[in-house]
Amino acid sequence: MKYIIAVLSLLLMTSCVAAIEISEVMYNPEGTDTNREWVEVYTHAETNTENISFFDNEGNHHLTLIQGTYNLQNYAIITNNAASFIQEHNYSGILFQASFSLSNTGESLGLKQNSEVLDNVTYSNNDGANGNGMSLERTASGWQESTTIGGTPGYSQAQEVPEFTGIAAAFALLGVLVFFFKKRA
Ligand SMILES: [Ca+2]
Ligand SMILES: [Ca+2]
Ligand SMILES: [Ca+2]
Repeated sequence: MKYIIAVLSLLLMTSCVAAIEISEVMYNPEGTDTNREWVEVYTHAETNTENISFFDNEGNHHLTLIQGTYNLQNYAIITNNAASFIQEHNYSGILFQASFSLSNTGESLGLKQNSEVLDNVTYSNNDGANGNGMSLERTASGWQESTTIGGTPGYSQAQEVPEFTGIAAAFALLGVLVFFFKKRA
């Protein structure tokens, strides 16, 4: 039992070390896209984002902190127009602005710290959320259209990946260990 707890603790710690990742994308808002696109990022553990930049097919984009702190505890939003984002979503969390636009057919997006790639994802309009008011949320099995109009900027729906993967992995490992110890007993 001690061994199980030790391994589980180690696994949970490892999952907490996982760096910052993109968790949601609004690439084609309903109606005009101008000044209304955004990307949600998520971290499991406190992360300083001062040297982190956002990249897409057009290259690297510097992040300007508009609201909140560089020290992420969980969620932050990167938008191409902070004022219209705050107004449209009544948002009070951590907010960065960058100069970018997101293709309505799909592209690769990611986060970099200096030259190190921290996360890299690709979306496509085949994944959904193509102008119908929904966003794309990242889940354990890939992109999924949000079930909330306007998406879930700064919070999570049950299927979003960040919380899910660590817990699911822990339960899977627990199952394997219980099976192993029962066999030995
Ligand atoms: Ca777009
Ligand atoms: Ca649109
Ligand atoms: Ca979200």
